[in-house]
Amino acid sequence: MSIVTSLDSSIEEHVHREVDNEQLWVSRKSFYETGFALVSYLLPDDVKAMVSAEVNELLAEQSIRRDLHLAETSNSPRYMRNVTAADIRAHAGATVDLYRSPAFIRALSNVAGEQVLECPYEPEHYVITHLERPGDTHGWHWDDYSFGVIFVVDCPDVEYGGFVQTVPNTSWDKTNPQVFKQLVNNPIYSYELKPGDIYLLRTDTTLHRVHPVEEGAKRTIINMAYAAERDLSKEISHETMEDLFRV
Ligand SMILES: O=C(O)CCC(=O)C(=O)O
Ligand SMILES: [Fe+2]
Repeated sequence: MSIVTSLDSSIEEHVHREVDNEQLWVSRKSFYETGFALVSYLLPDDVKAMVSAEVNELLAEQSIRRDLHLAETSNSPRYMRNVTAADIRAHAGATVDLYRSPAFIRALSNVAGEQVLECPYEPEHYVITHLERPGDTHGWHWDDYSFGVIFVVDCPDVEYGGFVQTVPNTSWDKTNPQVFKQLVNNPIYSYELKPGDIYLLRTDTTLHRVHPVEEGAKRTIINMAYAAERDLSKEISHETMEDLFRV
């Protein structure tokens, strides 16, 4: 058994419970105003190290290269390497424990200002995305559920791309997404990230992308998707996730 799995049972105890009020307030305000909040302080370094080790192990062993454009998001590109939720779940390591950790979910709900819930659709619970070639990008898109929690395992210096861009308060019409119109009609925010960062994103109403990476740059993240109460009563289809993993 690897060190990563043997430490899994301690994830719940390791999630920070006492969050500084000032920090929480800054995150909440940012999330409310822009749909983006940096919440790197929610997990201690030992949990981040466990998750990073698992992500890198899965990437080396079970990742799939994707190079496609998705019609539901105005043909924006996905040039990337992925590990699916099914493969992450089968590994039964730190990520699975973190995703369902009540302490983590409570902390996220505190920032979101509403109850954060496990996503009802298992293939969207988590996905690993690795950008490895010049021009690799997770192109403009929205996600199916309300919340994304992105842990940055590896990220280049901002001069090499790989930063996140967002357009808050936008909505996804899957049959007529009009991504370019949303870009020209709204302000675009850009965020520099570093390894170890975690951000919470309101992924259903924030158009977002990862800027293409330059030659020599590598970027690795794990995205954990969560639902809000309102999502549970909506008819949600999952085309982009299904297209992405269609073999
Ligand atoms: O890589 C990122 O920072 C964003 C990931 C993302 O948007 C997604 O997985 O849906
Ligand atoms: Fe996303």
